[in-house]
Amino acid sequence: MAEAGFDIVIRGGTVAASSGIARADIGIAGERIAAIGEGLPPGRREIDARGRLVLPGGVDSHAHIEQLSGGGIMNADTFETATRSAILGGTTSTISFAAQHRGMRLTEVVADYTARAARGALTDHAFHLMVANPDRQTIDTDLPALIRAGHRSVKVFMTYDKVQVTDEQLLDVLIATRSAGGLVCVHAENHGMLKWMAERLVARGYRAPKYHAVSHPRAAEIEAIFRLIQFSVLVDQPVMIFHVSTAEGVEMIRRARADGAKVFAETCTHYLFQTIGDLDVPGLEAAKLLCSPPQRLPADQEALWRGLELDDLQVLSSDHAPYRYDETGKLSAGADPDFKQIANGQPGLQARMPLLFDAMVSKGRLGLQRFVELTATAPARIYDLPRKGAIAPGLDADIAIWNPDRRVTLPAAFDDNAGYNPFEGRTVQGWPETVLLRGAVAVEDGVLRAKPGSGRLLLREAGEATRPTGRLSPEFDPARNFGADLY
Ligand code: DUC
Ligand code: ZN
Ligand code: ZN
Repeated sequence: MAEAGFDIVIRGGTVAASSGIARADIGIAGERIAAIGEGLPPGRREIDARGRLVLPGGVDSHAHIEQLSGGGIMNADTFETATRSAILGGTTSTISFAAQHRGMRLTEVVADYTARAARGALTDHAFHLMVANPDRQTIDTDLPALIRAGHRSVKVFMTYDKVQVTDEQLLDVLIATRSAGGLVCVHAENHGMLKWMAERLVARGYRAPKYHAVSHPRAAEIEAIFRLIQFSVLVDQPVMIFHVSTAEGVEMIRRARADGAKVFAETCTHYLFQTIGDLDVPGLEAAKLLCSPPQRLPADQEALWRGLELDDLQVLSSDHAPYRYDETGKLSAGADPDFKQIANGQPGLQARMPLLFDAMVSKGRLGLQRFVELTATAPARIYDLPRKGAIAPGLDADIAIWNPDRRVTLPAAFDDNAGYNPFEGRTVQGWPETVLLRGAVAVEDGVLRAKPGSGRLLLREAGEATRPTGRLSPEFDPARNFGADLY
């Protein structure tokens, strides 16, 4: 393209491009990055980025937005409120859930979420297909059709009464997804252990929010991750293990990957910045922090960081799941709930990038390149968003311009609709001051400019992460199973 045609030039920043980190200008034409280089000719608009870091917009691949929980509570955000908080925090693409519940037709669920996001979203967005009603219609027809139509990731729960899939249903989902070309994301905790622990705790009077963490033993995560890996290997279907919280979980994933299993894994902001100790506060305050799996120990945090360093964990997401601290959300069961009655989840779309920038870039843990990889490039690659998560000619101009010197004390509430901020009072260094989505300035010096509905649905082609390894387990290999065709 003719260089004279730049609509915007971002000038003089330090750019974390796919080709490396260097001082450069970025020329944007229309929605795309057209050129990266020194001394680009003037654009119709110039953005001075001297002294700034110019990074790809974040990709948050695990957020619950305008979603009905398993317990029947609508979470606090609309697509508008969730994604405005995302973009103000430097995230330009979100993947949230089209959440089926029992009795619902998956095709209708997807149409409903798609329409609501089209009206409200300020980020580009895709959906994980959440399967909680794995009947024949869903497994044989709707799920494969929706995957082929471009919704290339599926989500299932191994626990929670109202959404859980059984082992057999999980295998059905894995096989159906394999046939259509998608990735299966899993909430991996052992259902029986959780249920038994919770009942035993409540029966003995341990009702306070902090006992939620006791009711989700680390053994439940370890067991379910182990089981899930075996299922994935049995049918040769890639999986993504959501929100890994334990050192043992990381260790099992490391071993499985070394053995050639196609297993991806994420952890989330709160597991790196909160521990179980944060729940030990008087009254119901800790309800604000309840999430599943729960926060663990400092030693687990160290293991998660090590896993992120070694690429055992490839993705850092928020698991944004906002419920207000009132009768519409956390206290929907009244003023004296036991921990089982408190909705799980905390807001995190806006805090994710600044907290991680501070830890990884300002304080130097793993560094700038790994920050970009874990928060943007890897989720874009794994979830088949080839125009997102990196800065290179031809890609969407989704760019966050960070002031690496600015110190911000995180406020009591962010721009989502949760009404509180679990990271309130922490001071971070580094802030995304200006954010572009597909070449449009969405945030300018911290002020929101984008309009609801400006985000676009991202339909996806099956990419590398969705491809089976081709290593058939003995029982699925006709050469070794007496000729049975099980696919
Ligand atoms: N855990 C989840 O798995 N999803 C939403 C919120 C939570 O805490
Ligand atoms: Zn989950
Ligand atoms: Zn979640």
